[in-house]
This record gives sequence, structure tokens and C-alpha cells, in this order.
Amino acid sequence: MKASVGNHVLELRDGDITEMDTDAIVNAANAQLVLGGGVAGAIRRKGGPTIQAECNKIGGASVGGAAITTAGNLKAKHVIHAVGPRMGEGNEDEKLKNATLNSLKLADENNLKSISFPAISTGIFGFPIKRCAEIMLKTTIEHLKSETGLEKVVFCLFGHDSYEVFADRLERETSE
Ligand code: AR6
Repeated sequence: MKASVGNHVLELRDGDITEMDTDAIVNAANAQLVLGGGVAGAIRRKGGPTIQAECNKIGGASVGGAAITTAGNLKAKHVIHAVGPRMGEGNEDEKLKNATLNSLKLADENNLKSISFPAISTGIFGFPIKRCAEIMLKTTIEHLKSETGLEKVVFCLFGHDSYEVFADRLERETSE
């Protein structure tokens, strides 16, 4: 599914984010920037050891923050490591919004034209997918309406159910 926001494209895909050839893919990271399971595990396995080595040099990021590395053997050129909230730690909605926004800002600062996001925090960190779709899509649409060099933002969802939740929300957000 594709939608337009001004001259920008917002696209939803069902698949593995490590296969995306956008300038950057976003990792659902932790504050230590240690690549564990889920999206991070797939990035670690397919991208090779340089990504973790770069993360180690950076050392960590705050919850709601983001950091950028190269992407090793992946098709994308960069990995943006977005630290989403762990459900139950408090102020989760704001932190997820900030993780999304800081990733988009980091993409702009690095003159990237395209970026792919996963549904941050909705796996191991336990954040509800519906709320995630609303927060991440609203934040992205708002950013695409502001001054940005990003031409395309993709949400790469893992499985039909997650895709449908995002598709439903995107339809509502773009018909308002
Ligand atoms: N491509 C796209 N989406 C995926 C993929 C994939 N290859 N694999 C999983 N998902 P998660 P979190 C979906 O657990 O909840 C790690 O240990 C998944 O179905 O990757 O933010 C990190 O190192 C879910 O909808 O991230 C952190 O410690 C979404 O991506 C912690 O997990 C996010 O799931 C982060 O947990």
C-alpha cells in the first residue's frame, strides 16, 4: 500500500526489513546498542559483525534516541538504531514518538532520501501494535509535512496481521 504526503511517498510492506534497499533501515534497538533478537538479530546475522562493532564504539543511546552506523553486508547503506520503550517502564508513548522522530531527523542530517522502519517495540519489548501504528504513522506524516529531504518512508511489517493494523491506520490518517 502506498500513500502520498505532499511530494513524499509513505509505503507499507509485508516482509523482512533486512531485504529493504532504502538508504537506511531502522533497527528496533535497546539502550545498550547490543543487537539481540528480532529485527536486531536479523540485522546482526545478515549484516555481519561491523554493525555491532560500530555500535560498541558509540556505546549506547537514551530511550527515545537514535544512532547511525553503516550497514555492513545489507542492501541498505545505513542502519539507524532507534531505542524504543520497553512496555511497563513508563511514558512509553512519548518515548516511541521520540524514537521515530529522532530516526527521521538523523536520516535528514545524513542527507538520506529513503528509510524503512519496523514496528518498533512491538516484539520483545511488548508494546501494543495498534498504538504503535498510530504513534509512528502520525509522527512520520507530521515530519513529511515539515521541511525534509526524505522522499520515501517505508514501514516494513512482519506478517499479515501487523500489516493490516498499519494499513487500517494509514487509511484513517490520510483520509482525515
Ligand atoms: N523484519 C521486519 N520486522 C521484523 C523482523 C524482520 N526481520 N523481525 C521481527 N520483526 P523486535 P522490540 C517485527 O522484537 O520489541 C532485541 O533483542 C516483530 O514482529 O525486533 O523493539 C533488541 O536487541 C515486531 O513487530 O523489537 C532489543 O533488545 C517488531 O519487528 C529488543 O529486542 C519489533 O520487534 C527490542 O525489542
